[in-house]
Amino acid sequence: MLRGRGVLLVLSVLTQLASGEKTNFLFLGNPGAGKSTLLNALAGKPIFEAGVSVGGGLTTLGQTETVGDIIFYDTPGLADAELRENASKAITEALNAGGRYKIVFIILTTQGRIRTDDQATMKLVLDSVPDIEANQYGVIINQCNKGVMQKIKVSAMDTIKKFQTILFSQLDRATMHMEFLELVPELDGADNALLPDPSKLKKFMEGLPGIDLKPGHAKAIQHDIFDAQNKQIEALMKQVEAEKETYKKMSDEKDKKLEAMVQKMSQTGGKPSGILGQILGEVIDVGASILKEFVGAATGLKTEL
Ligand SMILES: Nc1nc2c(ncn2[C@@H]2O[C@H](COP(=O)(O)OP(=O)(O)OP(=O)(O)O)[C@@H](O)[C@H]2O)c(=O)[nH]1
Ligand SMILES: [Mg+2]
Repeated sequence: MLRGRGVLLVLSVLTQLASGEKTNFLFLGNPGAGKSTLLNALAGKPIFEAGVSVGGGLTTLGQTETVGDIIFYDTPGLADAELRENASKAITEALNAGGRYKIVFIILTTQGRIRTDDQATMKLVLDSVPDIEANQYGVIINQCNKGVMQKIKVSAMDTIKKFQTILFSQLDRATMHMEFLELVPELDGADNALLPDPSKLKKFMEGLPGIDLKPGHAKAIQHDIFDAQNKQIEALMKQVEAEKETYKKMSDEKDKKLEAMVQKMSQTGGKPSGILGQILGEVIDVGASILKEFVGAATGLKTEL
């Protein structure tokens, strides 16, 4: 008789057969981040309701739509206290369906600073799915203002490192698959509007490696500790702004995480999708050992807030 892992393996194979090698695109993030808008852009038509919502998230339940060989999952955000229980159920259910996934966190910045509720969300979701390894998920920093886009243009590596230091300080698994998407004036306050040029987003999703998850592997998201988690991160961020030493320590820890990832990448021959792929692309083509040296040097840059 099949038990435990054997049952999960059979379920996984059956799910993959049933889905005909489909890929699950799972977008996670807080209300207003632009999840539904970005999913609609990838689908090429408004499959999910997107728009302005006063006082809470617009997407209140998990929803799925299949277009071609992609199953799109839209989920509510954990930051909305009223939706939190629904949101965690929807996310866990989506993760527990099993099969091939591309998982992306959609986050926002406030005047260039990463929001603590986005950090808390990423932490709680990743904590519930130990099977997602470093580099097996993506992050889109969405609706970036002109200031952030300009900084990326003039000092890309330095700016990315600063983002990574804050973003990965709460997470035990970092990722090199990151992309920055600019605020689109046409979408401001719009309902079900399509992103005028989805090419950067599409390229990012194509480059993001898929991962295979077994059905039923995700644990319940600990949504009841969201507020406590958020407060803890807020206190840490205040400390980071006040003390250079705290930032330096976080930056060193992030360097170690990235170093380990680059090493792994050089063994398995992967390539970062998004902005780091653009910057490091040629270097990777020349050889993985050079990539390691390059990132080692880049992460060695000591940046100051
Ligand atoms: N200006 C601007 N507005 C955007 C952008 N992306 C999304 N929006 C707008 O922001 C609002 C919210 O977008 P949604 O896609 O509904 O956000 P969501 O993450 O699905 O939000 P919830 O369903 O509430 O969790 C909509 O009015 C969009 O038109 C962007 O890049 N620029
Ligand atoms: Mg939505």
